[in-house]
Amino acid sequence: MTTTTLITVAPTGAESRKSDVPALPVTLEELVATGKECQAVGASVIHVHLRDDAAEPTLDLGLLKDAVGALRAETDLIVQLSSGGAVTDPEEDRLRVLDAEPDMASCTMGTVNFGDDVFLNRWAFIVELHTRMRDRGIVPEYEIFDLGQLTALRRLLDKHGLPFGGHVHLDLVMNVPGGMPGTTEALVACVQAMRDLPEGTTFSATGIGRGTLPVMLASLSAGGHLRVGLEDTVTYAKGVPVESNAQLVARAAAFARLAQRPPMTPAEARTLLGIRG
Ligand code: KMH
Ligand code: ZN
Repeated sequence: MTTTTLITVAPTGAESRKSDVPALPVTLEELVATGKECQAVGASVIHVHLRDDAAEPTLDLGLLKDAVGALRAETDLIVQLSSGGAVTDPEEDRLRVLDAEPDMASCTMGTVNFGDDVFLNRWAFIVELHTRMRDRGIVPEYEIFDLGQLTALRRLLDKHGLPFGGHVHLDLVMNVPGGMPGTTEALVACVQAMRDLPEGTTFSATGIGRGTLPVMLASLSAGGHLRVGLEDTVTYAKGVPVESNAQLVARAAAFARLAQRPPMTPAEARTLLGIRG
């Protein structure tokens, strides 16, 4: 079992409104400050969604390039841009995210109901994302919202080859209304299905909302890594809003230490994931 834990922070997302969640980082300054705070308490990867001047989700290429540059200049974090965007974002805008040349980008492995919306990920689009990322030296994080998407990942790798760097890393995004539940049983089913993926495949897991703590504990006990952040949960405990992303990272790091798997440094995470130097 891995002796350390990779912690990814997903600080903003595309779903919550700043007016509802004041702690949400929406400006570049807030994003960079969040990155620094989260790195200091144990994060090694930042999963980035941007907001515009009105705090609405945006995939503007100029803003994405600025964010990649600023995070690289001010932190050691591995910069992972979301290619998922918001449910309304068209495929061409989502592909253009790669032009900002991040270290990593997300690559969702199938279509899923997403609350009242549909998060559309056609097979041809997935293949295009996977292929473009390899061509540009960007490491994918395959986002898995349901069990069958692991089978889709195996099909992708069988037909289209390994990603850049040769290492396969995925993230179980659990408890989305419309996807798999945020339970130990569902996580174990995913771990069993991962036996069909290349040897050495690693995973992190996150549980949306109430799934946060059960998924964190299940992932640690199953040898997995962790993703936390305001993208995934805005409540720290029943009736208690999250104060900051760093608060969530600090809690994850504390659980990881208790599990005798302390947080990985960004340098260790780069080696694990095969990020270009
Ligand atoms: N905002 C969701 C529709 C990703 O970042 O790649 C998609 C999402 C996944 O958050
Ligand atoms: Zn995301």
